[in-house]
Amino acid sequence: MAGELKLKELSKKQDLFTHGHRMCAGCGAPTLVKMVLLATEYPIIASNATGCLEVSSCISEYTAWKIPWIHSAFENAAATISGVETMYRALKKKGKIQRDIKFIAFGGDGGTYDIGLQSLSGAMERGHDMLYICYDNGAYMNTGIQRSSATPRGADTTTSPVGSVIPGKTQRRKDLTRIMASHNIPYAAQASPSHWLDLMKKVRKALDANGPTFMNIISPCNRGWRSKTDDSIALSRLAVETCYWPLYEIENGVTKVTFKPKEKKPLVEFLRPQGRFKHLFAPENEALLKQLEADVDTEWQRLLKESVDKEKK
Ligand SMILES: Cc1ncc(C[n+]2csc(CCOP(=O)(O)OP(=O)(O)O)c2C)c(N)n1
Ligand code: SF4
Repeated sequence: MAGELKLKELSKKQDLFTHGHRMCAGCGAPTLVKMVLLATEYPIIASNATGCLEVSSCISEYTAWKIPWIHSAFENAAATISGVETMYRALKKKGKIQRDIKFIAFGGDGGTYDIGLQSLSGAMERGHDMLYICYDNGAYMNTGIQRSSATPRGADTTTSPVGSVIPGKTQRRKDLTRIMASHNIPYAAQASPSHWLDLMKKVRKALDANGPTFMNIISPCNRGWRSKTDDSIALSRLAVETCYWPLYEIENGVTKVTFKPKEKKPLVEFLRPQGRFKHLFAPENEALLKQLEADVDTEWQRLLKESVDKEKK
């Protein structure tokens, strides 16, 4: 039986992702990993795709992980953990393991939306009992801020550079959460470290679903977003309150928005503190800014229409 998700209770639990890692100060990823591991009382085995979280948390011969953890190649964190889960089931059947163990794969947006998508799709379709967590910072940060299919329209990255040719990334971002839900998995959700209780409840639901589940968690990166190191949680909150990053879940095909801002904040409040969007405030890029606002509004309206508890505002 899992304990209550109360700060007093949680503060007594062992931190399973410890200090001493080399992630940048203010990076969202270690914070959300701590939350994920604090949320569960199952023993966890994790795989981790190559990326900032992986290279900075396990520098030979040290590790920040206090759980069994496997570094996968960039493209196959889902396949790796699905193999481990299969072995676990086989050993359990033979009576060689008695405990209930849960399996989590972590990957950045490059490793999840792009290069690991085939491996992830396969693992979800095969129906493994595993949770895949994408920490979405909106670019390939570890190798120098290259655009991914999660990068928002208009963002300045090293492979969508603002200049005389393009005004940042010209394409709309991929909606991976919906793509994963379309695998007819029991649980898919979006979360943010700013809303820790919502995030932790979703982790518990996902791990208790006894099937393939997916969570997409926004993960501020002050290097790539060109924002202040102490602004990460505030920015992830603004992402939610402007509806850039809606908090919702799709449980057995039923969509529910889990947080509705009392008043939706203007998108510019999320964009303005980030250097990657600075050019959007120049008069010549007004149309692009409007397009980005329209992308966010369209998706938010669609979610509200689909959400089961429409009456709560
Ligand atoms: C097949 C392969 N291609 C490229 C790389 C180089 N590489 C290592 S980490 C990385 C970027 C990872 O981006 P993302 O998954 O978004 O995670 P982040 O670094 O942002 O945490 C790349 C391109 C690799 N390790 N393997
Ligand atoms: S570059 Fe970004 S994602 Fe990588 S450790 Fe630094 S803040 Fe985190």
